[in-house]
Amino acid sequence: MRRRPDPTARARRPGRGRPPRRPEVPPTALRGLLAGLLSGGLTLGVGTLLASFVTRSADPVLGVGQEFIARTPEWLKEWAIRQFGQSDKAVLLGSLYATLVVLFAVVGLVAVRWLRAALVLVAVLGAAAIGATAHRPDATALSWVPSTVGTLAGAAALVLLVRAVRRGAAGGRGTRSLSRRSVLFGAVAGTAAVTAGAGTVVNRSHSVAATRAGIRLPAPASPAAALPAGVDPTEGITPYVTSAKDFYRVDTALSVPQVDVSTWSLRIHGMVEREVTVTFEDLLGEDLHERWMTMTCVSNEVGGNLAGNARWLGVPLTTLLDRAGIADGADMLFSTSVDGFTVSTPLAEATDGRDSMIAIGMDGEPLTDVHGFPARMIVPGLYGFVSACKWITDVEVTRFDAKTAYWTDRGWAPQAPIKTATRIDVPASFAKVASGRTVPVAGVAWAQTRGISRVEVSVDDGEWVEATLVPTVNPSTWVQWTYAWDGAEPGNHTVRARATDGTGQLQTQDVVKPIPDGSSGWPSKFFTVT
Ligand SMILES: Nc1nc2c(c(=O)[nH]1)N[C@H]1C(S)=C(S)[C@@H](COP(=O)(O)O)O[C@H]1N2
Ligand SMILES: [Mo]
Repeated sequence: MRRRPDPTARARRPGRGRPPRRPEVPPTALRGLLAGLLSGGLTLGVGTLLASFVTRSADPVLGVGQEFIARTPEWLKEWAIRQFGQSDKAVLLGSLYATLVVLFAVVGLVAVRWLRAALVLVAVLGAAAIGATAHRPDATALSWVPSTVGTLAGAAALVLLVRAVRRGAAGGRGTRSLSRRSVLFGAVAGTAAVTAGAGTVVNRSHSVAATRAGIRLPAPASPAAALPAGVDPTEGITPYVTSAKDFYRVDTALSVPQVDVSTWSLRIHGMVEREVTVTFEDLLGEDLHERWMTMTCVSNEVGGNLAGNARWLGVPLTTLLDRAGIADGADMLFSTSVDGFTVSTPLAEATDGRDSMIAIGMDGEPLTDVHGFPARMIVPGLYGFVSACKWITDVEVTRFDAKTAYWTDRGWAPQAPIKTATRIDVPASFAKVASGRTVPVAGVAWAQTRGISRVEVSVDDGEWVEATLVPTVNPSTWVQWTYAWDGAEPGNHTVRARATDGTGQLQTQDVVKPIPDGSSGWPSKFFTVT
């Protein structure tokens, strides 16, 4: 068969016609680099597609990323959260892809000279991905398959592409070898794109959005208190109710679990008289309680915003625990989520009459995927990492001396009741306030289950004066407070605040960091009267 000569190709071929362009970058190296990127892309595409049928964490990139999160030292994690806040996961994924691009490029560059060495590199990278994906706590028996097949496909593609590049470089059979090379490169690129695209489509089909929209939550047998009049008294104060979209998110999940409710269940076992397993249908059929509860993350710094208040709907924890029958000697609930994250909760606190629940709803709607769909634990008064297990699927009744949970293994306390805290929302940091008027000062304070009895404010180290508390629905939610300061002289000022809980205990002034069991200290704001 005769083909039309390709004029551009001929011009590019070295040793004929015009001299090669940019002699400092040999075309063989560039083609090798491209071969590395395309075969790496094929590995990821095949890996994503196969993982979409196995489980999300079997995806080579997500598996490696999750393993990275699990092994990140505490200081690096703190730094990343401080630098990137809630986009820390996007930053991690971005860095991972950037690293892979560099690694694949290096593999390709090496391959045109030393194919075997490059294949050893590929094998090492593949082994890392296989190890990471197979080692995930939610790994299935097939979790090793996507990275294995992906690596083999990538290695095969690399060999084919590099051979084609070498043939071309050796002067080969002219246009014919060049066109075969283009076809090969195109085929690998196309397969990488198609597999990656198909994997994305299959993953999207696992999304819980449609199921969620179809769920009708029953009316609670025991409804939440109505909101008192007078909440949200001041412009700029934290709204009493945090909307689901504004609710802080903290978890270790690189991709948000999309749990299939039709196969999901919650198992309660361990030191119990009889094991109890409930489905989502079962939970919908229980007597549901609805309660306001402010959740707080132990990582919240003084003045920070890792706290939110919502109306939670769920099955009282004691309903399920009583059915299972707790054995003597148990002192801990060890919860596990579908992605393998674990939480230790003190049994005594969880069952002392506070409104602990397996929640299925938030503000009248099913939980969103990021907040734990289809079910999570809620225990008022305990930081999230020792209570609020999202995507919960297993509760083992056990003992603190028998098991330790995810964060405890990383230096955080095994038990952590929420410390009394207050936050100044108004004035904003470094605000400029016009003189000649009273300066509104306002914020929220929380001491879940103990409640807040008093908030005091002091400007420029002056006398402590009592703020006005807005009525709240129960002692497990935060309390809004306001104060009008009318001694405003032009110049710089500092306002401080401190709260007293329902037992009469003033919050400690000791400044401590969040690790291991929560920050403390009095907040302050610096502002200027102009
Ligand atoms: N499965 C799972 N549940 C989890 C976590 C997690 O990483 N994984 N983080 C916990 C922490 S530290 C907190 S503060 C709360 C946060 O819940 P939210 O994201 O709904 O605000 O969830 C808790 N439950
Ligand atoms: Mo947290």
